[in-house]
Amino acid sequence: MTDTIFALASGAGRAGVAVVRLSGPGAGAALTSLAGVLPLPRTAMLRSIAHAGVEIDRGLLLWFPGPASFTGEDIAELHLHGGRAVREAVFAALLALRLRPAEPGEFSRRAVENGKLDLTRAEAIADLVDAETEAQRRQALRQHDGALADLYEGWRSGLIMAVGRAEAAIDFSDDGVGEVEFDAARATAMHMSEEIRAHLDDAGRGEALREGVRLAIIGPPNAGKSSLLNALAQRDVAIVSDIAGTTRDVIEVRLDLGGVLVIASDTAGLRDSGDVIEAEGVRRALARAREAHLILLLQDGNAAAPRAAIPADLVPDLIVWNKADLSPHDGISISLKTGDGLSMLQALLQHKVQQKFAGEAPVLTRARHRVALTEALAALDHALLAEAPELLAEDLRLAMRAVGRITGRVDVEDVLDFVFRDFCIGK
Ligand SMILES: Nc1nc2c(ncn2[C@@H]2O[C@H](COP(=O)(O)OP(=O)(O)OP(=O)(O)O)[C@@H](O)[C@H]2O)c(=O)[nH]1
Ligand SMILES: [Mg+2]
Repeated sequence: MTDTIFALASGAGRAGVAVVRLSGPGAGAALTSLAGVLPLPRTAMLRSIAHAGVEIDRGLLLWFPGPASFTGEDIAELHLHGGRAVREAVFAALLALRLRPAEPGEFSRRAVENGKLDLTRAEAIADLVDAETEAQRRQALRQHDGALADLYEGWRSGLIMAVGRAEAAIDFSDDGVGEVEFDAARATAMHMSEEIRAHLDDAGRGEALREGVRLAIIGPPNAGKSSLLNALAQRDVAIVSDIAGTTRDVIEVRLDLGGVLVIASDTAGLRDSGDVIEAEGVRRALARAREAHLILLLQDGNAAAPRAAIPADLVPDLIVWNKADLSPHDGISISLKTGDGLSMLQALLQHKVQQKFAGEAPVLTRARHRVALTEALAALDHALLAEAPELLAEDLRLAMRAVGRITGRVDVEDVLDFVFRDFCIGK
């Protein structure tokens, strides 16, 4: 028998309203004990709540009997005044009533275990809670609406049919039917492997939107990289000075560029330096550029200024010439001193980011999904080499299981711990 859990579902700290949520078989009894009555299902009721003869607060009560609830269990909600003393008195009462504080993500986990949500929708809840920008919010909502679940479940159904046909090929291997079924199963494997490959080959679009698009600002010392970071962030994050080699560590800020979360990094100026600390800074700058989605090379437009020596494998997405107030340059020419060209550069960056990462088609959003799909693809590619129907069926089954793991249709227990460990309490 499951126990009954409780948690603060609203944010911590002082607030107008605090929402305390209970889920489990004891939720109704606990609510009755505190409020003296059980409200009608899904109807708000204003009541005084008390424990051991002491009134705690007055608030709204909600009662969602299972299975028609978020977790599928009985759920009660108390909307109380959001003060610390109120919360603590309610928590103490719930503990005394033998309810248990929820673990992070435990409500969503129960919803998955009770078949109310698949794993991709549960992950979308966490993403909605964490969404900082419009693009993140839209992507999470699409996923919550089942865009990914439908895609992956569709693939899984296709693979289930293919396994069936491969098995039929084993059963009817003596007559012509076997061959027909074998070819059909093989054709599905080929078709699926193409679709999955295309989905995997999306340059990490969904993951970039979810986790932030990484933009690296590189260039020679003194070009104005730290000035650019400060201008983009609209605050004084990095030290700016006329001493070449000021920045050593990578400095990171989170920007909202047209609704997309961009993580911009200012880096050490690129030059050969005998100074071990500066040389380490240059090493870090290049490493950051290598793992970036977008590289912005900032040069000093003054012809006499040094140009950065960039390794051949680093191809900038954008080359920008700074210090236009001193010497304007062909191409994208800006002055961080006067602000000339800055809004044009911002619009350009925004355009690049949108072009490369935004979009409405369902995209892969998590490394967990990528791992499972990569495994499915390997199994499908192996399936295409199979000459015997037994081997084909086995590989198709592996692919089916890998895809099923994404939505949680198979091996659920194995993936639950992994998925819910990043959730916040009360979700
Ligand atoms: N005239 C002029 N000076 C600028 C402009 N942008 C930045 N500077 C100056 O150039 C110097 C270097 O600027 P930083 O932003 O520190 O340059 P950086 O590329 O971060 O330099 P390092 O950290 O040493 O690699 C500072 O004195 C800035 O005030 C500009 O558009 N025009
Ligand atoms: Mg700097």
